[in-house]
Amino acid sequence: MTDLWARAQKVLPGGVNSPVRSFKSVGGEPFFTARGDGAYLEDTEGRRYVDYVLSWGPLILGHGHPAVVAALQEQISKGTTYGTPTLGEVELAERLVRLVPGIEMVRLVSSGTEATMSALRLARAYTGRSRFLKFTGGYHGHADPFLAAAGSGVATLGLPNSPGVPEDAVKDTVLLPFNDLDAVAELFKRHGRELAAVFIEPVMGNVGLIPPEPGFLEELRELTEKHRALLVFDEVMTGFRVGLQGAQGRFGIIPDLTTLGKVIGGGLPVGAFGGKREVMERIAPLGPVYQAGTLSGNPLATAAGNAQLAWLEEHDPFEELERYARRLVDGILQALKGAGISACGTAIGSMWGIFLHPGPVRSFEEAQKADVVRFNRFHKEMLDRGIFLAPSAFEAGFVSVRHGETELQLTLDAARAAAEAVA
Ligand code: KE4
Repeated sequence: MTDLWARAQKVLPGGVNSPVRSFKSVGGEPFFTARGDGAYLEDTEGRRYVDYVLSWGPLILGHGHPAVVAALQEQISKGTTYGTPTLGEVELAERLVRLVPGIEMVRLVSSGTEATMSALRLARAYTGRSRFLKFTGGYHGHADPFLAAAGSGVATLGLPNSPGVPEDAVKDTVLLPFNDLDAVAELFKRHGRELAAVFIEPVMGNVGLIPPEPGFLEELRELTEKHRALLVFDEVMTGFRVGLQGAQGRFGIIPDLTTLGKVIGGGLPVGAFGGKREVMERIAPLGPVYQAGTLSGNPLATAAGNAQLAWLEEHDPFEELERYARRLVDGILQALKGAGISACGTAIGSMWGIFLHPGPVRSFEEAQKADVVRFNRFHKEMLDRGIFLAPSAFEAGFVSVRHGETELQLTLDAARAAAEAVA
């Protein structure tokens, strides 16, 4: 164990400030990053890695993009936070209203968790209902109502999946398998009028990458309209990752509320929830639904967010990013299959994912059948060859505009060797 890891373990639970960084699920010790540079991370021992985690999504322009750095330098010379309205937060809000089809009004917060917990409170207030549907494997941050595991039975009522979450906090959380249209239709038939909302990652990115089956989102839109429940797209990960208008623009489905995070902060802490004006106008101080935050709309964060989104708006790199991500996934799958290892995977926009599983994988339940032990060995073999994949078999990967031919070749050469090593 390195001294730094020993020091971290003494003062930080598990040595980290977010569990997935601990390498606990893949084994081994995480490296400590000294700096990021384009498509690369450099650790405190001077080793460089092609980075496919990109801070779990935010860095679509890669590390230290000049546009973002310049915006931060300009802002920091004027201060870091004021606790008053600023031009930057209005500009970011205007940009989100302009780009995200379902957003007419928006509130900025400091994390995706804040965005989803606030959106749930708002949906419950607006509909006067408490029960909401989420999908097994869907991750919406760590607020109590979302930390529910599927119980038994068809329309499974939530059971706490973390100590400290009281049963009352999840008794109104209903869970169903992603892409299971029959189960959703059955739930709405029996309980439609009781549902405040359906929370969904329109493309699942927290169990690996699982796109929606054709018709699934359309059916959710119809059922929620019919039963006057709100459709909430949690686009904290997919927003500005699968396209300039998010998954809702790509699939042509307009939700009632949208939650955002990651990319919109340009690498600084920003979350947001927004939607139809008539819903958002319930939020304090305009309406009665309380929500607040000391650093919400922080000037540094909005400077970085505005710079990153302005670059995306000007260059719209998504088709090129998807072509690149597809070449990456196809090359890794070819390497695995060439070594006789069953694998499937896909890419959508700048997100990609693989499962060591013959496929298809349409739900978390199916994803759980993947060969996690072999994935963990593959992860280490890739890391030893300078390729940093998400340290979990159940996470999506990302690419940035700074990933090019050199990085692709490095990665596919490593994948061929790593696949042979774990065959
Ligand atoms: P944050 O509170 O971590 O900013 O956002 C929570 C969240 C909400 N909704 C979706 C769809 C998300 O993907 C996330 C956060 N994603 C994880 C990655 N699996 C963040 C990484 C981490 O927990 O450290």
